[in-house]
Amino acid sequence: MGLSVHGASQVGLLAILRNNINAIEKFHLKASNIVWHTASVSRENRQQQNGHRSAIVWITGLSGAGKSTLAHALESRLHAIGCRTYVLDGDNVRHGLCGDLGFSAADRTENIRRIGEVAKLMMEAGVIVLTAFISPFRADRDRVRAMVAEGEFIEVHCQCGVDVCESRDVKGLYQRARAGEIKDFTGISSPYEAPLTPELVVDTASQPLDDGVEQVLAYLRACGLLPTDVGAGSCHT
Ligand code: ADX
Repeated sequence: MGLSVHGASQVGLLAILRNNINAIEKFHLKASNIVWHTASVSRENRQQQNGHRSAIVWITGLSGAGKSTLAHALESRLHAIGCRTYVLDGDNVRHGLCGDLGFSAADRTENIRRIGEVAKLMMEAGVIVLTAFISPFRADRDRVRAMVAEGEFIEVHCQCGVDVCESRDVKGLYQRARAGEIKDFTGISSPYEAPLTPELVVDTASQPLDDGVEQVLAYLRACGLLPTDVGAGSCHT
């Protein structure tokens, strides 16, 4: 019979341990004899040329919460004022870069790790990166936050309860998840860990889209990220 610690069986604990070891192994470099090559054009050079600083605006929330809608609306506004931007979107990225991943906890962790690395590269290239991923696990989001400097990872929680997302059911996925046709569906049969201290909480359940866009833009402006703010200090909240 399995030992029980805080309600978890020995078998359960071993599984957790194994998952953690797998995750740790994944984050270790497999290649040896590699040396970092410093670019001759620096991020600072790129930011000067672009006329604004770069950052990662990490939008998280349930499926149907309005993450992509917010990201694309924001991108339009930023593009219109001359910012270099790019939206990394869950559904799109899963057609290519993350096409080999499903929705198990381990696959979601790997999904977010890859997106984090891509977002960081794009930020180094001077782009304001807007990501729209459920990114349900706090530890995965925090790992990306830890990859960049303070103030460069701006976490935006699209706050919209599962009841509202389910009533929208834009893609018909909630209905299929309830019917048991989709397993590990976030909010139904897989957890969503809301951020504890995000930079911003946008009410995407009842607030008009424009208000959410203005809210994020105001934050970016306050951080000195928009073109008119070149040279302003960074936002350390
Ligand atoms: S994440 O959890 O790894 O961050 P991601 O944002 O890439 O997820 O993809 C979520 C999108 O995949 C959803 O908007 C939905 O359209 C689709 N999807 C398909 N199966 C699932 C599932 N089991 N759970 C959540 N979303 C799913």
